[in-house]
Amino acid sequence: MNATYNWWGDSTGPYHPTKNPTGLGNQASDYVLFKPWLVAYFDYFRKNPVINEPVAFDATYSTMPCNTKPIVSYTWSFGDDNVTITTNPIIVHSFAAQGAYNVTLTLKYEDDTTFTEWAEVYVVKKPYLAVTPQIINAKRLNSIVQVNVTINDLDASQRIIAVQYRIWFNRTLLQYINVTEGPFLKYYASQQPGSLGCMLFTNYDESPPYGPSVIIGVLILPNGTGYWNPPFPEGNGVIATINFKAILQQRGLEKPPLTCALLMSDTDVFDDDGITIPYDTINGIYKMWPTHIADTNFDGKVDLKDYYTVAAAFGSAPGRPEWNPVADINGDLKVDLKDVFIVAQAFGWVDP
Ligand SMILES: [Ca+2]
Ligand SMILES: [Ca+2]
Repeated sequence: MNATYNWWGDSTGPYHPTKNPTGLGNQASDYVLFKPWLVAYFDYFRKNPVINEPVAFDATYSTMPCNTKPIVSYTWSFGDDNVTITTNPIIVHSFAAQGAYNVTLTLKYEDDTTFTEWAEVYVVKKPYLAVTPQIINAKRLNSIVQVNVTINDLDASQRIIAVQYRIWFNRTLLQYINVTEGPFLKYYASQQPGSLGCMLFTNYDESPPYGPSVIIGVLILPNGTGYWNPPFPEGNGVIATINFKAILQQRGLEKPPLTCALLMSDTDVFDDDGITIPYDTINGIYKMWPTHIADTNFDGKVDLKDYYTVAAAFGSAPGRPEWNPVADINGDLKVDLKDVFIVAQAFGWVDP
């Protein structure tokens, strides 16, 4: 049987007790012509390159046959009118636009013979994980703050099946409630024939060194035999939403907002081989804007309720049973007509 120019799983070739006893690859039986074999599996384009990022092409991973003369030159053609001849097996190239390219490599041997191979390279945009919107504005104490994490610019050829990230926040400003799964990966799980659906993994850490943070992982499950079928996720979508409660707000419109970063760490985006693809991350910022100094109940308006708060504490000071620090609007440690005056001046104010 003629089985030349095959890859046997190892550069030393197939194992045969007499014809190739040092071969570490798959075993070949008798009556098999296996010389020359390939010394590497042609896999250096397994990962899609991304636009404008240098990619190293390494000819030592080419399917060059064994038992040939030494190589004197490598000729690379990148399918974009870019041909380079080099004596070094490694070359770095970057592609300027998205699309498919035929990359050709010609090895020239000392005896002037050549060996050519090619591969199609599909160049994609670099996807990114992002807190969306990037700036999350809150205006009401005790309101629900939703932090979405999205994946963007994903190409189906990247065969993504899992996304993981940890989001850090400030626990004096935000109280963690829960995580809800986003529609994006769930939709593709529902479209993949045989997929057992999507799975959400999450854990909230309250204390250092891992907290306060919440870690989230969403995985499209394979079919019953452990494989994923197309269609693979493509474009942009929400992976998961973290729900917080806004637990701190200042009063006094002149004050800057209370802010904290929504930082991502422990991120991972990987494909159906479990291999991480290249991606970027964009963190977010949470901002809680102050309400009016006379808005004693933090409901975004100054009305009769705020009058009642001040009236109920009228004439009090710290230590007295009616004392309510919220009603001491000017902060002079007593609730008196000056505080009523501020409410009166602001009466009818509604957060614009
Ligand atoms: Ca109010
Ligand atoms: Ca006062």
